[in-house]
Amino acid sequence: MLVEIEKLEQEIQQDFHNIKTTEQLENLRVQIVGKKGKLTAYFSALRDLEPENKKQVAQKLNVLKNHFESLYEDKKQTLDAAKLSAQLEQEYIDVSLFNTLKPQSLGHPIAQVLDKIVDYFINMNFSIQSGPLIEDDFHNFEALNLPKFHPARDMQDTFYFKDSLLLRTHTSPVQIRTMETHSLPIRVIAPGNVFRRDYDLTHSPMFHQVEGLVVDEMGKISFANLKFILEDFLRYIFGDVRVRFRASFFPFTEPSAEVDISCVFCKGNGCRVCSHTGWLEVLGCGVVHSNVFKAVGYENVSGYAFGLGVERFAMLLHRVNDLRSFFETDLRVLEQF
Ligand code: 2U9
Repeated sequence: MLVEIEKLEQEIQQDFHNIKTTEQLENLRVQIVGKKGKLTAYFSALRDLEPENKKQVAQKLNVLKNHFESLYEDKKQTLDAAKLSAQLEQEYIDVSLFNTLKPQSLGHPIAQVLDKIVDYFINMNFSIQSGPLIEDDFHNFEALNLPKFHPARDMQDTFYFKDSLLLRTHTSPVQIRTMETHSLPIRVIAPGNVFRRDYDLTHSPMFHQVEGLVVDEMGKISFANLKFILEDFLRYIFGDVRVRFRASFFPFTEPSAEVDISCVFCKGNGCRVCSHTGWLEVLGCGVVHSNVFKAVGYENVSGYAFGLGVERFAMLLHRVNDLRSFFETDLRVLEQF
């Protein structure tokens, strides 16, 4: 019997070597240690042995059983691991196809500020107007009381094409065109990009303006209306600031004013940004000049107008000191807004 058991041991060794699948392994387990398994049969046969043989055979059988179990466990682990990695290979998911981590954005800082400005005026019942970027001399200059030889028309400041066409230097031609095509009352803002030959820390050859124009029958619109809306607007944008109007000059408005807010950096105490004055200039405005109404054929009307630079607002709101960083399309900069 001992010889037979030794043969079985070799057989088992060989069987394990040939096994390739978990099914084959399970079959082998049943064949050897199952109810009718070969090893089980030897254990049952023990009871018929002489006591002097029994101990030795039983010992041998137990060693073989332990050996079988350890071979079985090893093989099972190897096969399970191979099965899992084959399964993983087959069920591999290309996660790059479902990139849920797309960079999210609230939009370019200039667009964000522009949206906020436009929102205010929409709520105040203004409508939005737009017009061509390439303008003619009449709409960009002449109609705005900027006659021939006015310094603002200088080649130094304006991008000219042939045939007295030019890149608009402000959005004011949009309001001229609005008056040419619409009747009273006029209550519009003209947001858009404009072009001037300038490039430094605070000037870009392309920048954004929002201009506003309100016109109605003579006597219906006053400087008080202008003052109210601009003060209210500036507090909507900048929060709790003081607002002051300073007399100024623009060819297209008379009287004209520049509007300052108390410095958003030092709260009006004086710092480098406000040149130690406590004030920041943010707007220009005035009562529309009678020559402007003449140019579009309006009679017996009065109105006010204002204009602002969006980049300047964005610089003050986001504390940016070099305007060029808005246009460099560097994501590391833009991601901060
Ligand atoms: C019409 C009549 C009048 C628009 C105005 C300003 C004053 C002004 C500047 C602000 C900063 C330009 O972007 S900026 O450099 N603008 O100070 N703009 S009044 O006046 C108009 C416009 C259209 C028909």
